[in-house]
This record gives sequence, C-alpha cells and structure tokens, in this order.
Amino acid sequence: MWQSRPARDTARTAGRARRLFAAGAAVTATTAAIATMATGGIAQAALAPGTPLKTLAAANGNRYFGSDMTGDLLNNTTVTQLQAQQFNMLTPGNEMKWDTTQPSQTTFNFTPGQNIVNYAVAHNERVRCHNLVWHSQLPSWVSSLPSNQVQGAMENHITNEVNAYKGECYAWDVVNEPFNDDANATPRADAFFNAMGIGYIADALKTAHAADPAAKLYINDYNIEGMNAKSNAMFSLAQSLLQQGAPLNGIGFESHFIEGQNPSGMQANMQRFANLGLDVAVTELDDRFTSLPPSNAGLQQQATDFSNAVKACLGVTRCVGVTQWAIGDADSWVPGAFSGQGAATMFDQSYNPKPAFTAVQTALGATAGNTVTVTNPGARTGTVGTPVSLQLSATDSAAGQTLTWTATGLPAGLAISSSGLISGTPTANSTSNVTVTATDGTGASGTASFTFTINGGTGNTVTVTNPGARTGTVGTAASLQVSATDSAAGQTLTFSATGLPAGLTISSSGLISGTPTAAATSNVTVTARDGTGATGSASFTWTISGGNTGGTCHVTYTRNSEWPGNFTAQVVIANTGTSAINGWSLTFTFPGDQKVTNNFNGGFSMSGENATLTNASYNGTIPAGSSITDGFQGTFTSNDASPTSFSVNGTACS
Ligand code: 9MR
Repeated sequence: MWQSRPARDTARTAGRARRLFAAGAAVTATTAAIATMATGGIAQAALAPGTPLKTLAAANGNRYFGSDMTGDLLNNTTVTQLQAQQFNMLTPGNEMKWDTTQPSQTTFNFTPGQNIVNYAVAHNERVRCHNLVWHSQLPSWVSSLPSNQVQGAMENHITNEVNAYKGECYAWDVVNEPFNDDANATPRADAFFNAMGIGYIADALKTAHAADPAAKLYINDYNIEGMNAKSNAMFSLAQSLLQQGAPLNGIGFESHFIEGQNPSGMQANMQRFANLGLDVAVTELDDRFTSLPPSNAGLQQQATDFSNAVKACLGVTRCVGVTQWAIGDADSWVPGAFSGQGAATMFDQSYNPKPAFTAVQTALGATAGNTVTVTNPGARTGTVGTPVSLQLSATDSAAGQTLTWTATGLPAGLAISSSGLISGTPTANSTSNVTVTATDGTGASGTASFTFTINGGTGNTVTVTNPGARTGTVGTAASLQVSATDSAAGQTLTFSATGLPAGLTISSSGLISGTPTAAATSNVTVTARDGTGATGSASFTWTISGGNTGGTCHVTYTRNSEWPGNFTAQVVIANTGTSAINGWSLTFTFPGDQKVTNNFNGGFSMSGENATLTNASYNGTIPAGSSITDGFQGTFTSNDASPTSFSVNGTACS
C-alpha cells in the first residue's frame, strides 16, 4: 500500500502547491486577522479557538499531541503558526527516510532532517524520528546489494543516522511496517528480511540502542489498530523480541483510517501491548473521505472517529501521545496517494478547525477537568428485616455524562445499583461507614461518606481492637493477630479483611501473615462477624517499604539540557557492591520543584518531589562493578537544582 512511489510523491507535492494556491484567499484572510490581533497586543496569533491540543494532552497524564511536517512547509507561516500553537511533538514526514539520508552508499545527508529538528527545538517540541529500516523510500542500491552485505549496510545506516540526531530524538521508528496485509500477516519480504530473516528487527533495535541509548525505540505499522491477524502477528513479534532482550520500547499504531470505519477494540488492543511493558502511541492519525467534498454528517462522523481514537489512547496508561499525519487537509499525503480522496485531518484546506478538532478538544478536556459532586444523604438508620431504598444523586460539571455508582462499607444485606440506588434488607445490627462513588465516562469521580446504623436485630455488638498503623519491609515475613470482642457470650467470630498489602492474607481466626512483595501504603479494614451476622471492623494503614536488595551503589546525576520549564538529566547507577543488582528502583528527592515526565529507559513515578525511576526490561541487571546510564525528561517552574542523595532498592547509595 505504501511502496516507494517517487512519481506519486512528485504529484503529491505539486498537488499540495496547487491546493495551497487555491486556498490563497482564505489564507490571506487568516493572516490579516492575525495581523489585526497582533496590533491589538496579542503576541501569539490565536489560529484555532480554545485550549491547544498540546496543553490538553499534557493535562492528561503528560501525554503529547503531535503532527508530522515536511521540510517544504517550514517557511509557510500559516502552517507553522498553527503547528506550533497546537502540537508539541513533531515527526519529519520524509526527511529522515533512507532515500534522503543515504541516497547512495556512504553518502549521507542529514541536513533536511536537522532543519526539522531545529524547528522543533525552537518551538519547544520534541521529535519522533522516523524512520530507519523500511521497505519503502529505500534507494535501489540497498535492494541491489548481495545479500551478505545487507546486514552491514543496515547497521552502518542505523549507526550513522542515529548518531547524527543523537540526543534529539524522543523516539525512533526503528523498523517501519514489517508486515504484509495478507491473511496470515506474513513478514514483508524486503531486502532486510530476505538477507537476514526476521532477526533483522532485533539487530536493528540493538544497533540503534547502541548509538543512542536514551531514545525510545519503536516498531511502527498500519492496520494493527484493532484486533486482527496483523496486530496478532505484531503482538507475537513484540513478545519474542522482549523475550530475547531486544531493546524495544514501544509500538506505533499509525491509524490511517477511513471515515466511519474506525476499527473497534483499539483500546483493548493497545492495552495488550502495554501489558507487555511497552509504550504505545498513535503515530500517524488521519481519517479520510473516499469521496469529496464531505457532507456535514460526514464531518460529524469524522469528529467521532478522531475522538474515539484519542479516547482509546487516553484509556491506556502507557499510551504516551497521539500524532496527526499532517497539520491540515492541505498538506495531507492522502490526495496524492488516493485520487479523489482526502479531507483527512482536523483542519481544512485553509487550516480552519473542523468538527474533529472540537471533538478532540472535548475528548481531552473532558477527561482533564470534569468535576463530579455527590450529594451527601447524611447519617442514615435502618432496621433489621425492614427493606431499605435510598436513591443517591450527583451532578457533573460536563453535560451529557452518565454516572456509574459504587459503594464500600454498606450494611450487610444492602447493595448499590450502577444508577445509585441502595436497596435490600439489613440482616444485622451494625454501624457502617459507607462511602459512595459516582464515576463519569471520562473517569472523573466524586464521593460522599456517611454512617448507616442498623438497629433492631439480635443486639450483638462486635468490636474489633484497632491494631494501629503498621509497618513492614518487602521480603520480611509479617504476622499480626487481630482480636475482637462480642457483646454476646459464646459467639465464634469469623475475620475477613480488605486492602491487605500484597503478599499478606488473613485467616478466619484473624491471623494476618505472609511476606510483603511490594512497597506501598495500604488502607486495611478488618471485619469480624459473629454467628448472628453482627459485624464490627477496624481500619488502619500498613506501610511496606522497599527491601534491602540494592547492595552498595553510587549515583551520578547530570543535567544535560534545560529550556524554559523543561530539562533533561542523566543518571549513572554504579553497582559498587560484590553481587549483581537484578532489577532496580532508583529513588531521590528533588530539592526544587521538578517533576519527571518521561524516563527514557524504564518507568517512573512522582510523589510530591520524591521521584522513582525503575528499570526497563533490558537494563535491569547491573553486574557488580558495572554501571548503567539512564536519562529522563522533566518539568520545573523555578528551581532545577540537582538532587544529591539517592537510594537503590531502598538502600542509600554512597
Ligand atoms: O507522508 C509521507 C508522504 O509524503 C510520502 O509520499 C509517503 C511515501 O511512502 O510516506 C508518507 O508517510 C508514510 C509514513 O512514512 C509511514 N506510514 C505511512 C505514511 C503515509 O504513506
């Protein structure tokens, strides 16, 4: 579908020029509007209304919103102003592909790609570098090589190109479109596969990783967005690469869609890749009309399609961002590749926002900002044996949201429906602390807590002795006997618990035991129930801290670069002990107000100013006497001072 087609490229470029020319009147009008606003003292032209996509995406788990751009647009201010206003990740459309960067053997040209990188840096954008190994836009000299020279040529190409942009690429699409579209999703028999078999992919990843260990390394493909033979083949490939220890960090889901034909199951499909420990990203989103011009109903369907693709990403924690493949319809690849088709982006021929733009803003904004307020019903009472019916209510700051209800701590015999009706017949005397939660379609939620006292039963009162806050350590066995009393004599109490730290269980006689497996603070509630159904409970926290498995260590922290509000830093973790570290969790506290937003080679979390970086699948082992280098990106507002003390797996380093 996307073979190298130089003739088509030429036609496409000419077509783009024609379209821009045809749109000239409207472009001029927009420019005039900008000039007027600038005179009025507004520094940044407001090309599209509302909060920019990049700002909304950042408010959704630090995601990015990107676009591709080709070098010929760098001097088109209509395009660049809109691009810079809305997007904060840039993919070069063509400038880093093999036919540009190494048109003949060992003749390299990294200038067109560097021009795009420079634009991105000047506009505080990061770059998804695209791409290294692809069957298309591949000069014929590569395909003509004797097969015993292909591996050397591929590794040389990767090493030279990755080195050329070292430190400038947030991510690399290392291998692009490795599968055919046939029923069995067979590997594409290009020069690389023919010479090396499927092993070319692991080799390409390793070569790229050696040249720039900080770049996230991706495989990128189309028609893998839903559950199908091709995404299954990609999934098997990803599993196998990870098992081999290949430095694969992410999968790119291109998402070239047709209006009204989004695949279903996109979120679930991306989630299964994320479950392997990979990042996922929507890398080339567009949604084309197969006949033009689009109807109003068609534009609404396109808005739904775009919104659904963005929501699929938002539904997957490890989906790092969405990239649209163009800035607007006028610079999209679609008309050049599919005659008579197009209008595939969120901005029209004149770069005015279409319904899809507003729909994406809503998809992003709603998730970022909804407020759900639950009306507290106040303290309630009931009687054993008498049915209860209590309808809860809540409001949502966003219109049209459906709320789904859950509850904890309900008196025995009562249940809550998803629409917020608490009903049932109480079975035992008790006083319960009930918390009800209403969650809207974006995941925003609100809660209310109240007591619910049930009288009139046997009158038994069960009182659990609160053991108070507990602490423990990963890997060290824990044991706690919980005790309780009953106002009635001769009752046997049966214990249960919720919220126990991972690795611990409670016996029916109230003995909590086991060996904690993870560092966390858990809210534990222990409940004792007697033979009449009367219950009592006690709640307490149980804090498990990391085990001492780090050995001795030394960490060197270096700030690499800093630009307004952002910085990148490098950490070198040296194992100064005598045994290997297998799996590491690096913790430190920022003296300033920094936040880690992206670990280049592993996971991260932030709690206040406390940062935790964890290893990726391929860099978890640090042999005695060795070190590993990791890097990350972060934000700060006023103080970017370096942290000075570090711990590995809970043990302070020297
Ligand atoms: O947008 C690119 C277009 O300018 C080129 O003509 C085309 C050549 O194959 O490649 C386009 O981008 C492709 C991307 O690199 C990989 N996935 C499919 C994209 C659309 O063809």
